[in-house]
Amino acid sequence: MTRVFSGIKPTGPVQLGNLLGALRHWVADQGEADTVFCVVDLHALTVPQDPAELRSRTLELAQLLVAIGIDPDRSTLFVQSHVPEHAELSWILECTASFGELRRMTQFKDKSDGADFVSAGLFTYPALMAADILLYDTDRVPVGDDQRQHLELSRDLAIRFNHRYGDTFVVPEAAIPKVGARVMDLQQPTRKMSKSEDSPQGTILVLEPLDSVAKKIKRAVTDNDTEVRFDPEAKPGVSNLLSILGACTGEDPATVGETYTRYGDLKAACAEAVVETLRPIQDRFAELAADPEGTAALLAKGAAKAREVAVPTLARARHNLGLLAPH
Ligand code: AQP
Repeated sequence: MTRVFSGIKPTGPVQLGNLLGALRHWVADQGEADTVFCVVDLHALTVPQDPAELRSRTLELAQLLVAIGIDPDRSTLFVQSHVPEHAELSWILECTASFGELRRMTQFKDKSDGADFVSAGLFTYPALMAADILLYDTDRVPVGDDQRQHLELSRDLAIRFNHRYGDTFVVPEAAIPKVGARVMDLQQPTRKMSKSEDSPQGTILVLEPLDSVAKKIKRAVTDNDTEVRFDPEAKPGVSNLLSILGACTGEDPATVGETYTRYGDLKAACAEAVVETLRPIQDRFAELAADPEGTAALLAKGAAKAREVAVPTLARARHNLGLLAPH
């Protein structure tokens, strides 16, 4: 069976881009593939975090994944730092990657630009992401378009390692959705919507009050012309709304664009589609949030199941590299 792996960082409240670009595809993959999903808390450490907040966000994110439809009985759902093999393989892959290829990562350039403190971990983060993926003999990785370059690097590292040390890792493929792969900020539609950017009016949170969601969409930046048309270059704001609406209803954004003639109608339809997508998730989350012990228990089971695959993969890598096995 095809193995699918993906992860999400507990760096802030989950936003609509995470949902449409990645999480709902995770849900759809269940049953079709052997699915492994992870709250990647070690990745959150690349920028300073408040310890108490990180802990509670990690648990909440796991609850949100279940609320969205990740079924812990059908998928392996766990927290990255509960499986120590991720950190060890990451070091091995840091030593497989070159400084030059890590320096070319555009996400590093974006996130380090103007930052007061740039951690070494922010720079080597793609090696940890490669470790996450390669540990599980992953065939396919459903991600948003922003992760395309990191996925390419994971493939390169797997191929390089296999070439140097013999067949060790499965070379993964990226699965990037056709619609919703890059949800843009509602106020700055040339910038991607992001959970850790400070853009409250431009970001829709999956758990935010639904009236506030509708208001933000109705106030989204469009442009001075009045034509509804899907053209991300010339009309980024309108095209973003069409993509969001299309992703929620399963339609092609260009075709959706032909249905509307006025911005007001498009915004109203988009707001309704997003609200109806979020409503059941919010209801289910409220139930799960009342049972933190239950979530902790299912994460412990998930980590044990994940290690059944991670431990032998790491042992294979250690052996092929020439690390002496402990007695
Ligand atoms: N705007 C987006 N449109 C489509 N997909 C997106 N993803 C993120 N933003 C968008 C996808 O969500 C998944 C989980 O993301 P992540 O938490 O691992 O990190 P990220 O890509 O860096 O997401 P954020 O929200 O921008 O987080 P911060 O602000 O902490 O960096 C990934 O599959 C991603 O592609």
